[in-house]
Amino acid sequence: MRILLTGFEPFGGSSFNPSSSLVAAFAAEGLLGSELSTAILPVIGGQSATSARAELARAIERAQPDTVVCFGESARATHITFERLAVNLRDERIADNAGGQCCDEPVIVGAPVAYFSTLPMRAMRDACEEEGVPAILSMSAGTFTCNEILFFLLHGSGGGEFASVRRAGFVHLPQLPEQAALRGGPSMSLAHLMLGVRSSLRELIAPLG
Ligand code: PCA
Repeated sequence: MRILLTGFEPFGGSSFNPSSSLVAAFAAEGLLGSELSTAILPVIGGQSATSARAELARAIERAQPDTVVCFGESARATHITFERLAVNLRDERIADNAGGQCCDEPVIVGAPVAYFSTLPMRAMRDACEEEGVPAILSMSAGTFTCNEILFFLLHGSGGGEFASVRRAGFVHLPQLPEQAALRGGPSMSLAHLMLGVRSSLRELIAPLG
């Protein structure tokens, strides 16, 4: 089984993003039972060659994964948050890392209103909780770059341009304690994030042997 994990670069004035720290840690330790590849996406919306979409498309082209799990940060999250849905809307509260900011635009013109994640989110959430790491299912990945990349991924994996991809989804992570120390809010250590996510990823590998 080939699995691609992606994280995002820091954004919004922070010098960290828990998702890039987590993905770098998995790149170093590997994932038993899978051929693992990783990518770090820029927090840049739209379709330019430097956008998150373009970088994800290149990573999928290189790795030909059957499963893609993307990770991002939610500074308000108190739990590891398994996103069930992506919506066809970009409506951004802050500018992205290229200074762009969208209001009321579709991710993909003419595409459906929303897509459900195709990962076993409930089983992944349960596996995380069994390790004692707080985890929840969520019905909204927001309307910024994380939702955009999940929508783009699910659109392309449903028999579209990402032919190899059979299952895909997105997980939002709470900020790291280093970030909370500077700006307040809830946080979770990288060790806890790794513990929870490692057990949830095992759910993806086990059924396929
Ligand atoms: N979180 C943002 C974009 C990048 C990230 O890590 C979001 O929730 O859309």
